Amino acid sequence: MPSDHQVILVTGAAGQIGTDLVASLRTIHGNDRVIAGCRKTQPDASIAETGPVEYLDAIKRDQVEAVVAKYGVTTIYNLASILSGEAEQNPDLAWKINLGSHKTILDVAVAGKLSQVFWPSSIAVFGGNTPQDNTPQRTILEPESMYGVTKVAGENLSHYYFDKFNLDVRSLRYPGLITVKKFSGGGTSDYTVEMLLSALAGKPYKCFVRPDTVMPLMAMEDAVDATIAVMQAPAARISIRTSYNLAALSFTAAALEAEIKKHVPDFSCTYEPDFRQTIADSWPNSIDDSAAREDWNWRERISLDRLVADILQTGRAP
Ligand code: AKB
Repeated sequence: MPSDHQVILVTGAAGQIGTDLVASLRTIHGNDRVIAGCRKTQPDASIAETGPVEYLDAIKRDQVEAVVAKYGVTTIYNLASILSGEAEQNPDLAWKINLGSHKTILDVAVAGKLSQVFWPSSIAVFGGNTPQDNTPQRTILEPESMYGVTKVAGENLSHYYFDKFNLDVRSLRYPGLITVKKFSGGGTSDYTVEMLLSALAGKPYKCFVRPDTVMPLMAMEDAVDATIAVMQAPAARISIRTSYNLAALSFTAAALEAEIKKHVPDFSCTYEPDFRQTIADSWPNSIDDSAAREDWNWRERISLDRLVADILQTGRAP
């Protein structure tokens, strides 16, 4: 179990995961001990008004080191990332941000003897050659998107830094994450969030994947819990140093539409697949995350019906 005296830097803190993760980490460790690192985007008031915010570019070592030194940072969650849809349209940027920030932060952590680093991987590490159902932890990693390529490379970089420098770097292969609290865009799984946001706004939705598209998905609250759980687990329980498979739900776009219609009967959804369909088709239908369940007792809490009901009844993710 990591020490109680952690000082945490979260990069990409204004993003979809960062917004919720910073709030949870501040509840656990205290507001002043969790620094929200943002590049340009201003964080939500819930972050800006509750604790320190620093503007930094996570690929720039001097900027990261300055914040680490200023606060005595012990742990970094590096969430700076270009997601799959945007990465496909801007592969150079994806390579630069996704791997550049990872390498920088691993180097800062080794040089500064930081206690832990977290880095997000994704179901995008898998491709069409991977078994699509109950995809195993260790399997073929031949991604068909630039985003997936950066994630496979990053996982191997994590493993290398663990082996070579004994750096305690931990990671999860996130499925598509669902929250309406913060929408950054750029992802392939975003059709789920866009569909919910349209229903909330009383607007029709044109979905960019086919109705039968299925992929692993998860409520953001579960993803944040998993992130904190993997980081809090005793090091001896961490058997995977590339990245853990992580799963909760798998459902089709049509199933989400049907669930929404239980609350908003006149919701209208049409389907017009674009380039992101190819990415979605290359991702698994479902994931075997038994290593996470065995090693650090991962259990999801939020079902599809609860997720949709909570969002549509309260206007926010559970
Ligand atoms: C994306 O759609 O790019 C991400 C992911 C599944 O990693 N949400």
